[in-house]
Amino acid sequence: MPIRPTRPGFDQPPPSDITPRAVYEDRRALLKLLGAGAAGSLLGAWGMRAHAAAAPSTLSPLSATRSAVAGAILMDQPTPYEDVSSYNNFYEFGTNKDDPARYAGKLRVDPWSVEVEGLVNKPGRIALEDLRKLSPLEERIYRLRCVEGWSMVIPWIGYSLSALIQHVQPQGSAKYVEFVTLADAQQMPGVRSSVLDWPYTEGLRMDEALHPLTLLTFGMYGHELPRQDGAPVRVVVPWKYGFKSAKSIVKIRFVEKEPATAWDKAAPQEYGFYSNVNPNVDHPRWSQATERRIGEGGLFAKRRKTLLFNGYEAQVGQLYAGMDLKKYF
Ligand SMILES: Nc1nc2c(c(=O)[nH]1)N[C@H]1C(S)=C(S)[C@@H](COP(=O)(O)O)O[C@H]1N2
Ligand SMILES: [Mo]
Repeated sequence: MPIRPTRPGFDQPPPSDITPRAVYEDRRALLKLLGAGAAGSLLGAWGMRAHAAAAPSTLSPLSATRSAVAGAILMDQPTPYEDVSSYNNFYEFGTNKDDPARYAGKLRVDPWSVEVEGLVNKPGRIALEDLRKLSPLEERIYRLRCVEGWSMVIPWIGYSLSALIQHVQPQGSAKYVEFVTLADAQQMPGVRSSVLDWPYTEGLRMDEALHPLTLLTFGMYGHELPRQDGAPVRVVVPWKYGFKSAKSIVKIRFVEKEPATAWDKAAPQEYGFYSNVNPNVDHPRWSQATERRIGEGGLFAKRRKTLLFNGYEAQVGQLYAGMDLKKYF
């Protein structure tokens, strides 16, 4: 069901479509209603209401249809927009959680383009407007699990990265995809520190990059991405720790060898190339068995059990069949 119906009056859905506020604010009541069979229209209305409640007036709305990709719509209640846009890791703007929201406002996201290079038949620079139009935009509700031990649930807008990959026609020798993100000290105060080796880079194996859940992401909560969340374009790889989801991408490179990544270079014993969410493989300095859901009240909120592949095992487990996940962490 489209998140944004074609009928007029989107901003005021008919009363029958409106999920009572008490319901979308109470996860258990919501799940009960969803279980009662009206999942489609209720979830749609609930999503719209959540967006309306969050709508940031400075960011343009982005139309999207609800994704039909298996596993793309998580039933957990989305984290409040205020938390998702104020509690961020984006070291180019500083290492404190509130630095990105404080300092990213100056980032120029227009004009923007992404350079595609390496082992592809159609390399070249793609303007953001063209990139956005390459495939229909979908809404996906994903869990994001940070390696630090917290998680959020975020309604993203984008399309499967595989659409772009098919468009640029990788050559047979291309085995990995590397993402390079903006590093402009003029606009990004954190780039003056040497906490990471700039630019921030990340990478995926080709089959991971082609997996339909890997999202080339342009928006969240019904709108364009706020700058602190990686505007104007980022990836989101929901079964991996959050740092694999590179923000504000300027270059996508197709390569033969496993690319170096910013976090692996900074601390190779702590951050491997794969970085699949795994409660059974602890970080050398802390357990990964549980997580705190951001927005769920304070010190006494119960921690949740972390799930293998962040809960996406049914969709992505096959990619790692036979691999030793302790060795390839
Ligand atoms: N360019 C860049 N991308 C980045 C980061 C960063 O510091 N720089 N931090 C990563 C980490 S650790 C996480 S948890 C997610 C956070 O995304 P969010 O702030 O939108 O929730 O972004 C990832 N992408
Ligand atoms: Mo993270």
